[in-house]
Amino acid sequence: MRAKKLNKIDKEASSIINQELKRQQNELELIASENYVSLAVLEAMSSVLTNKYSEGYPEKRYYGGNQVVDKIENLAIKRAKKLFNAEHVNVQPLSGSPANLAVYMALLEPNDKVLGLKLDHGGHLSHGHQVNFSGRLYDFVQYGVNEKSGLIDMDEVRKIALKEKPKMIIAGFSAYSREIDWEAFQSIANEIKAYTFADIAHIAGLVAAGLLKNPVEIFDVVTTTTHKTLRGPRGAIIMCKEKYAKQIDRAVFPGIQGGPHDHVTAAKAVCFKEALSLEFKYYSKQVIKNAKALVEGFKNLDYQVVSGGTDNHLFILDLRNKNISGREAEKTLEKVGISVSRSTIPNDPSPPFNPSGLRLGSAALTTRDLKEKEMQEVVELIDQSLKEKDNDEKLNKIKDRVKFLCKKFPLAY
Ligand code: DSN
Repeated sequence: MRAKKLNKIDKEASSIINQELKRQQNELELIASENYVSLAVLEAMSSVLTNKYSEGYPEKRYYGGNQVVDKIENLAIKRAKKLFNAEHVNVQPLSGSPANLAVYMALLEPNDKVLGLKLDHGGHLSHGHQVNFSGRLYDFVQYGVNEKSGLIDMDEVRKIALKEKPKMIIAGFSAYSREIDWEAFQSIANEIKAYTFADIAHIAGLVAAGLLKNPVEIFDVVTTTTHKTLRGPRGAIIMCKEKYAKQIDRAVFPGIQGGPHDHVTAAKAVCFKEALSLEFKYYSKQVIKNAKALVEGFKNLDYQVVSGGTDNHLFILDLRNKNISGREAEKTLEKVGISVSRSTIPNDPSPPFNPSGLRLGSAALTTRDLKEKEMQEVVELIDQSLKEKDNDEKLNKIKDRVKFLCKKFPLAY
């Protein structure tokens, strides 16, 4: 086939991609794990670097022709080290779960004991749930949050750790809205000589901006995805103390992955540069202000918030006093063009497929430049939608208001 023909736009695929662009332009994104990347990140992801195979690491590849790819990987590493004050960074993990798998492979043997937060208390599947590789390959014991306060009780964590003597303790969560006491986790781990592993996928941008405490300087190993508060491409990185560098690198390749996605590595490098800027610090401050404004707005309308508030970009609404399940709320909001994700609440009486909560985050709306005033409007739009869940005519009117707000605060594309 001639190149000209190859380059012809695939009308069917591009029409679907455009539908998604329109959806993102016209809908409000409150899924706590999502964000909108910059044009520079998009551009790097769609570059010719996707054509290259580069198994191995800079200057130690298993394929020829990697002299340029080495430069981009080294640039991403250099910037990530600066951003998080890390001794060693591996920028190749394809996403969060593979990054976590690499950490387990590097430091544990199958069936070793690990201590992690329960999924329904805000943990993550890859922190030991039995349906996940983590729960199947390793012997997980789990801690939870305090039933009344919704907070992690460090005395309880210590008690379980001293009793169970895990080889690794995990902190850092997918649905926990409070600041994490990394020092306390490290000090418990020191008592039993356990490895410390932080998964900061959700809060990495806020840590990078210096607004939340940085576990990279404290813990043995830290993973993060790059696409949430960090506002980069889909992917992950692993940061560790120099003494674990070889083990971590060998676990990523050849342990788990083949060729890294070099176009994504380039986009990670771009995102790290953006995150090093003053503008990103202002953005991240606003992310937290917006999350707090959402919490206040909901509390004023008699919504229950797990742990009573937030220190980061996300929080969980406990909908049990609102006569609607998390799933029904998610589906209703989808109808008006507001994306959220249903969530378990600690000790949820309902099953995970239809849990009692909703998880909301402010990172994506803040990228659109919405501020506290608009957060109040978003709270009202959500509250009215849930109240009118069976009235399609009213929901359509709310959808128009959502669209109007989106037009006022457009994406960069
Ligand atoms: N699925 C991501 C989240 O929504 O938190 C974590 O993997």
